Amino acid sequence: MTETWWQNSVVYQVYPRSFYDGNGDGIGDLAGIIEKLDYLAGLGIDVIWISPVYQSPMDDNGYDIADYENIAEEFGSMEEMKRLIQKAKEKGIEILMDLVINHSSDEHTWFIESKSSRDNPKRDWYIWRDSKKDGTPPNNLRAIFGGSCWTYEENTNQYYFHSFSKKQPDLNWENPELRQELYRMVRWWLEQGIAGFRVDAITFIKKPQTFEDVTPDADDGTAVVKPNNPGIGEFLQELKEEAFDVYDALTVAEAPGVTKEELPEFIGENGYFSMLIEFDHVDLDIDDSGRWYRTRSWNLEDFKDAVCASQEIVNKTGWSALYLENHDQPRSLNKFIPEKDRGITSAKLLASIYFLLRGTPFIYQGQEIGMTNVRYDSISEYDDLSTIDQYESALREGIPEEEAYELVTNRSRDNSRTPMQWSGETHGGFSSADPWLKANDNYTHINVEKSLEDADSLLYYYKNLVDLRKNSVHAHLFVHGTFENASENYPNIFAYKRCLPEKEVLVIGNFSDQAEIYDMECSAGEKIIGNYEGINLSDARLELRPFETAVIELV
Ligand code: TEU
Ligand code: CA
Repeated sequence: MTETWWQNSVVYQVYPRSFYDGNGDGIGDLAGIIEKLDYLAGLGIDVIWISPVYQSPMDDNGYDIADYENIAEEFGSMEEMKRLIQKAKEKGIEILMDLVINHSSDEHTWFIESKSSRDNPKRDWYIWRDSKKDGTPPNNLRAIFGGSCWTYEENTNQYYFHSFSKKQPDLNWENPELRQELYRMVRWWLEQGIAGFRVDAITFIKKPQTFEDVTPDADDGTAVVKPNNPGIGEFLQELKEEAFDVYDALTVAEAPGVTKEELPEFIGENGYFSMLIEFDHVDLDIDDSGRWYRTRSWNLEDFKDAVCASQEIVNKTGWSALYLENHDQPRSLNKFIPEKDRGITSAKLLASIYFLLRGTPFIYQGQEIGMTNVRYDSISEYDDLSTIDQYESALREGIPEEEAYELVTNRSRDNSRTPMQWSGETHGGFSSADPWLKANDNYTHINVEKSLEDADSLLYYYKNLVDLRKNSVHAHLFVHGTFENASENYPNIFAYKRCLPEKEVLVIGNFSDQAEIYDMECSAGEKIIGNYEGINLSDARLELRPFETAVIELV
């Protein structure tokens, strides 16, 4: 494929509410991001993706936008946003905004107009339907955040549709006027000098043509709303042509429901987006209904299968967004590593394994210092609307309280939303005030300040990985080399090769707490990076120590 600047970039995701509080009100803000730009530049990243900072009632922490062209007061102002874009550019860093256009807030003026009367010009900008004859909602779809996808609006005696919370009414993409207004807004942002967007839940924009009942997936007769419905391509193509392409934007699409077979259409040479955020490798532990308390068992082989399936496609066409964590996922150390083995060594293993795949690596704030899940004492300390919904739903399904709490809090989105741990000071140095969400107690020993003082820290390991991909003699290989699984028949090892015609590198990791033997097919050259001293190699037998990772040039 044609080479582009973002292929050799590294992206860092900022969840602004929890990153750094610049004005001491307990909420992270744009001033806080500006203050920490040097830290980010030091890590060597090229792009910051900022979760939504637009004006919003914050029902879903900003993923419910009330004004696309203004900044929420608690985060700052448009002037500050422009300053951030400028200051970041001075340090060689580009900004990605989060584009939430499947839905708006119910407090957006568009929705306020839309609901005011059936003949309001904006009525058709949202999805309104009559109830069934018996007065119940138009169909049995269940929203991602629980309850029906339909909420009744008394004034005009109709229901409106929402895939997420009832404060996030879905925009009606069938309406051309609405689409044009969205494209204009997207172009306006690109004109402000941002590099592009992470595009939220974009596969939800196309709804089935009729809203009939579908086969239930739960005892209450409901079925969860499904993304990626037929016909979506036309909207995505138009969005690309009329908005993204005008400014050659970098677009990272959160695209649940896209199958591996469809990847070329979405991210191929003329695909709709630059890259996709896929889910298979991070959602192995839950079933398709999206209920966190319906856990599935999985192992390293399942993880490898998910990663390899996607990598084998991007070998031929398109590009991947490489990630283990984001603001919707638990911390990767908790998900992938048993409690007794969690620490710097296993965190470095996770880092090497995903970072050196084919694609653009994403680091989620705090991942680079090894932040872990939080555990509050009671459900009332959790903030995330989805956590509360999942807990209540588990109880309704008859799961005992203690078990429901355990299952739901393990998966809670608040696990990754606790304040960034900058130092050992109160609240982890995030804010001088009580933060909007309680900091994880382990800030006393897991924090940026400590990491910066320790040459062996995870933070420096990440910095070295960034360097390896960007500035080392191996940079070209790690960006453009093909991916080849080299660990079929090794249930505890993930090993893969990155290959160019003139050179190959092996990335290997032992996911068990025991030593494991790996038979090298070629002889080993220089070890490039790893989490132990040297390597134990004799007669082409590599003995990996517990949770050892190594990146080795092959000769
Ligand atoms: O997430 C979309 C989302 O919720 C999916 O991951 C969903 O869980 C999956 O498709 C189930 O099939 C994005 C944001 O990342 C999240 O924070 C927001 O709450 C959500 O959209 C609504 O804007
Ligand atoms: Ca603040």
